[in-house]
Amino acid sequence: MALRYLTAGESHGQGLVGIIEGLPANLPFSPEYLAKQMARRKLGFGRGYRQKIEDDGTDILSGVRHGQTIGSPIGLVLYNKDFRKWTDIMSVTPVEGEARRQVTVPRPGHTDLVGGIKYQQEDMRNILERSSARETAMKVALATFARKFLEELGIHIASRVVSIGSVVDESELQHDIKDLNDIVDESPVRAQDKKASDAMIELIEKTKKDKNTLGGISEVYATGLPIGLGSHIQLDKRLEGEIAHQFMGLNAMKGVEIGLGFETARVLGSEAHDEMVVADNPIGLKYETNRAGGITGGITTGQPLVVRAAMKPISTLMQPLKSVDSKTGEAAKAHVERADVCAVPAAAVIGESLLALTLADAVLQKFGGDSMEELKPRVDEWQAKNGY
Ligand code: EPS
Repeated sequence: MALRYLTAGESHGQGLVGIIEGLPANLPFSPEYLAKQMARRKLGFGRGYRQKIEDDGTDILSGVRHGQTIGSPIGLVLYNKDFRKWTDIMSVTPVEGEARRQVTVPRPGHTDLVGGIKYQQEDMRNILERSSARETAMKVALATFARKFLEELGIHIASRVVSIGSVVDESELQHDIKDLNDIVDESPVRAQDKKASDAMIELIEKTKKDKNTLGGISEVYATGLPIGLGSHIQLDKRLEGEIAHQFMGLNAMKGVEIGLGFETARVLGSEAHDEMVVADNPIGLKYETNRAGGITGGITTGQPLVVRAAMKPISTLMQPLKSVDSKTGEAAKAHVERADVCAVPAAAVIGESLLALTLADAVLQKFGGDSMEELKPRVDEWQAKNGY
């Protein structure tokens, strides 16, 4: 691993902190660029009141000077605006009274029960606070450095929502990846097709009224990749595995596909693989299709990377599901607190961030270098010899 990072912070605690280390020096970076990505994660029809409270303003504490990275660890902090209402409940020192009230009825589908047992916590708040997707705000902040790094090398990442609940956006991808985000960010659900976007919004509204929740599928793309990121030689070097690991590690994710994904298993070999034809380029050939989704044998093919991620419906329902109170042992309705109805549009942006982190690491592993001046010519030279 050439790039490493860590986050800390509880959803209603003071804030989130993060460190990312391994990016080269002299990468141009501005607070405005960071703020733009942070704002994109907050978008999305179906989010709860919390998004109105937070501005997700993130401070860069270290690693950047005079508009460029300096090679040292990049440290970030994001203070939760909502914390002022949670100072007692989230107090570091013991408190008395109402703030001691415990969460003891686990939500089906949530970490509450298993986390509570694993960490021997009577109060499941000690689990749900960290299990919350609030953490993804810091992940996106850290990944914004990886995104910028990739952009400097001509690698672009974007995403769109392809389904929410039963509503599917069947449209083929119509835009260049460089332009896609600016276009789909205009849709409140980040869908490309206007009709599908309207139907998704309608479904979210109805589901909210019904006190229920929704999941969905997002598609994340990367273009401009060199051939040869990742490797076939060992499990932890296979890029599909690293991508799946990142995506499956995101809150509420239940499935990841690359390229044709599960469909590959249903079609014939002649419909599953990408035929090659002679071409006038440095490697003398090109693929006719991209069913593999940009990776074969753990290694990038230089074609666009296409990743789809399936998110389950949010597990906090305003019409709570059946559960058992761990304190009394009696049947009870699951814990309810403020939550989103649907967070798939945000998950798409977070997916971009996860892909950026994975690809930046793969680029650093292959090309290395302590400064952009050292690394970039290596990438350019490789591309001139091995590109399309
Ligand atoms: C979340 C519940 C909601 C979401 C939160 C994730 O927060 P709250 O409990 O404060 O209403 O808004 O997501 C964020 C705060 C965020 O920034 O994405 C959960 O339980 O996962």
